[in-house]
Amino acid sequence: MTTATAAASGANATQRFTTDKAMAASTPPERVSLLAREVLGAVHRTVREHKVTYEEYNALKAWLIAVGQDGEWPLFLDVWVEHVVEEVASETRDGSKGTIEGPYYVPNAPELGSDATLPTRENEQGTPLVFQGQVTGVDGSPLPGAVVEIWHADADGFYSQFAPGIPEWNLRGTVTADDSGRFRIRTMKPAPYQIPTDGACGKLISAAGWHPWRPAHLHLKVGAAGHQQITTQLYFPGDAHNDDDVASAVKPELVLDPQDVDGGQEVTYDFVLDRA
Ligand code: MBD
Ligand code: FE
Repeated sequence: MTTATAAASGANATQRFTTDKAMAASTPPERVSLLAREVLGAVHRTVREHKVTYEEYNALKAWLIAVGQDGEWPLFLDVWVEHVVEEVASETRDGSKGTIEGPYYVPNAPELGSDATLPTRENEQGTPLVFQGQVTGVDGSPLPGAVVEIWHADADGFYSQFAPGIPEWNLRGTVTADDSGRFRIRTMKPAPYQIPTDGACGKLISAAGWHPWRPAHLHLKVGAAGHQQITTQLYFPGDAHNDDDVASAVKPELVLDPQDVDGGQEVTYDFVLDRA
């Protein structure tokens, strides 16, 4: 296999974001001014309070340049900032908890029906997992035709379309709930994810003496007509990093309770959507 590098997956994530999400600025100047002054003020306070030296200032400058060169702005922001944006955005929702999207979502994954098998390689490694559930409204009524998009890492912690040598839609799919809002997805359990150690984010982590791990997780977007789409992740009990995710994106409601069955594991998890 071609080796995964921070710069290659960073370039893919940067390209993806630029294509899908970078929008023309519509933020009013008063708002831009307020937020920019606040952020810069926090930086200025840090410099004064901790008497940041020129040596440290230049190290920061070099590191910020490297974040861009390695294409790691999506990774950096989604790991260390997005969780607070998600917290604020979801404050007023009553349905299922969500969490951060992260840098590796790709829209328009193949449609697989309501009883789905995610695309895998012939020799896909890992524990077979059946993930099933029902999508309802906050009032408990089933939502037929709800759309469940799922994407996750392989047993080496790599994502298709971001790491090299993996088929385009591997471990990604779009699942449509049946007439009772139910769905079933066959896949292979993902491995924990390690922030690339050879890029700027990895350098920050090692310079600070932090660890680079996210617990194993499934990513999902769940939506239905007339309802708010949620973006979420689901985790596995007992993972060493459920309590210290580098991206701070684990919530107790998002930890699954899988059962051992013949040939793998099976788990049921239901989604509740707020009205739009
Ligand atoms: C991931 O797989 C992820 O989900 C997040 C949030 C950040 C980096 C890698
Ligand atoms: Fe992820």
